Amino acid sequence: MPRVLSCIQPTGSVHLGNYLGALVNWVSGQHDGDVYHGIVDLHALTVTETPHVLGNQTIELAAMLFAVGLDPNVATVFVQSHIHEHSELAWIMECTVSYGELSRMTQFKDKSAKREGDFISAGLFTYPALQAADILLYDADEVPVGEDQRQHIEITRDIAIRFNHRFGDTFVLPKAVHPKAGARVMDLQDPTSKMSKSATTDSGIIYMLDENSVIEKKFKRAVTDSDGVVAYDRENKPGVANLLDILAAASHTTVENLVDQYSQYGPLKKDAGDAVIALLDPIRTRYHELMNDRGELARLLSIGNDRAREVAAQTLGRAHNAIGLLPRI
Ligand code: ATP
Ligand code: LTN
Repeated sequence: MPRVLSCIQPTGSVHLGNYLGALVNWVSGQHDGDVYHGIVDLHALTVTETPHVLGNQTIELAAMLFAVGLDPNVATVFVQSHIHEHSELAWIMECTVSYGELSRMTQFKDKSAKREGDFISAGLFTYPALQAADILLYDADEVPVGEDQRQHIEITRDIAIRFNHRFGDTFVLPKAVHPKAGARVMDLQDPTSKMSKSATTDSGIIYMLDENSVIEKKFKRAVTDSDGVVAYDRENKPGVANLLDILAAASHTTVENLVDQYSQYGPLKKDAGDAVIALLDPIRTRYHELMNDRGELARLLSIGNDRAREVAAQTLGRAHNAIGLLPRI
């Protein structure tokens, strides 16, 4: 079984796009590989300055990952900052990557340009070294990522190759894999843009924790078009196509099976809303149960943390030995 690592930053609230586009696949894929899911809070530090926020976001995201169905006895769910080996290996990675290589990272260029006038931390620049540590610590064979992260996987490979060349075979070379395509969920108010936590208004976003009445209202107000025909045409009828995609994904069927069943937008919106409510209601209930039972939540998280720590400690030890650092006295 391949060792697979995916990581998610604890920033913003999880929404239906994240769920149908990514988390559903994490859950269904947990039996197909030896999967590790890191909540990478140290990465979020590169752009987070407010005290006492990150910890809450981390525990909320952990509760959500368990609520959607990740089983800690199958998938290893861990918190990056709880495994000190990440920070330790990151330093070694920083000494194995060059200033020039880091300067070529498009994510750094984009993010630092957006923060013009704001504080740009050195961490934002060395971010890929920490990401390389995340990946190499777990001997990951595969890292499912979108296009925007490919460059970071490439630089991780380059770092691993350089380290192995300098100090002897130590790290497994990871490869980026395309995650199984999930549904692409668009904003209900602006169906030409993807549903995203960085959207300017909340009215087109279905959050995992929205109450049923809120979900119902958001679907009722979803933007469609004025020609009144139910057909699947992403380009010319993006609002209707989005509703059909969401309904298909939420009720585990196909758009082809659905499209002939509707002649009006009203019933389509109602059924899409109902299907999403049926999907999210039990997840929200489980989420709140876990958030109200912090002992149980900590227990679930510690299962993954313990397993991750064991693997990470061995790999860091291997790296120290390869470099030839003085063994601990
Ligand atoms: P941002 O808008 O700030 O980039 P986001 O809401 O798009 O945030 P990410 O944290 O970038 O979320 O993505 C987490 C995962 O969810 C990724 O695998 C991404 O592909 C997926 N995802 C995010 N939005 C959608 C969407 N609207 N439809 C399908 N998948 C999505
Ligand atoms: N940079 C990634 C998050 C991330 C990651 C990782 C992804 C941090 N460490 C390790 C895969 C493997 C992002 O911004 N989505």
